[in-house]
Amino acid sequence: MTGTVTEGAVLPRVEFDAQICKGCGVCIEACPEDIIEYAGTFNHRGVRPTQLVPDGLVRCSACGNCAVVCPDSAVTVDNLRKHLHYGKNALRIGDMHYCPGCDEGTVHELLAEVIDELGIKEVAVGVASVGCTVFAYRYIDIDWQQAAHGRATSVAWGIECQHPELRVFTVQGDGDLAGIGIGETFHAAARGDPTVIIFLNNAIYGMTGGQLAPTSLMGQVTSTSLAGRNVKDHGYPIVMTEALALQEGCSFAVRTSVHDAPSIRKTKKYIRQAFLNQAKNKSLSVVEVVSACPSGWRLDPVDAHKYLVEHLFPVYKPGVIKEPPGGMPR
Ligand SMILES: Cc1ncc(C[n+]2csc(CCOP(=O)(O)OP(=O)(O)O)c2C)c(N)n1
Ligand code: SF4
Ligand code: SF4
Repeated sequence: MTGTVTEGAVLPRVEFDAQICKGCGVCIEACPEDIIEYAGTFNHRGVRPTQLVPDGLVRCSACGNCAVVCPDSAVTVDNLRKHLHYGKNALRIGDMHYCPGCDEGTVHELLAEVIDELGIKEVAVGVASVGCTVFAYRYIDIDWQQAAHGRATSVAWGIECQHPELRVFTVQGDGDLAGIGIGETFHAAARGDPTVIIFLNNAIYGMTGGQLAPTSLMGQVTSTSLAGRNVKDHGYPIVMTEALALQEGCSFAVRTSVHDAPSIRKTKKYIRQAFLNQAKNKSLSVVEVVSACPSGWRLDPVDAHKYLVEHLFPVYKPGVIKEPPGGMPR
């Protein structure tokens, strides 16, 4: 659907890519005007993609929420009056393999936007770790290095030692960062590596079929805790970011989420702040994104976000845990 000039009013341009859409429905949930619906026909993925309702364009406020929340960048909004664009960034490439409604795609889009806007694409190096983010290198058009499970921060440090001019970041799941890689993670904080850690905490092992992770909640049913997590067999959830923030070498630590448009916009600011902190303070920055794993949690994408707010936030409280030296920009 394309913006036109009608009786002096400039309508926005709103485009839904029916081929990319995985039918998760988070745009329907995010639209304040209630003008997005499922199409009547199925696409090649076997899902009904989303579209504007017939008179939708004239009611559209061009807020951009639908484009911001789409984890697959299948929606584009151009506010032609204010010259604002919402949608896929120039560095984002290809369709992503993530399940419908997976928050990991949203974080990739934010990373691409921040790297592009900071003008650091020539020096940015991502370290993709094992877990569902293993293919991160396919989606952002910069240099990447693959690390073995849990070893992302050590690989990042190796790159930084040889090339201090590079801006290295990791993308790690909770099993990777808090399970098999917990030692590497703490040593990165102890050394004060100038790495930006993007920590996707979905409280489960997503890639391998929804097993219990170190961060799974008490009582959480997973494929390896069928009666729910209990202290005797599994111990308590590990709360990583506060613990990392206690280390002198960690100068910025924050916990956030991408479950709705305001939190996505806030998360982008935090990721940007982490890269600025990396340049200024040359020590560890941690951005934990409490993330939904609809497949692992056996919930549809919209319910997964509700579960995240109701159950994960009480344990993994969003907010700035350690301000960078000089404070956060207001
Ligand atoms: C050394 C090693 N041990 C185990 C595995 C199997 N494995 C692959 S991904 C994964 C869990 C990933 O979970 P997480 O880091 O939370 O990421 P998610 O998939 O949830 O994003 C495991 C155990 C592996 N690839 N390598
Ligand atoms: S831009 Fe805002 S109002 Fe328009 S369709 Fe998207 S979410 Fe709805
Ligand atoms: S298993 Fe979970 S974390 Fe992995 S792609 Fe699917 S929804 Fe995302």
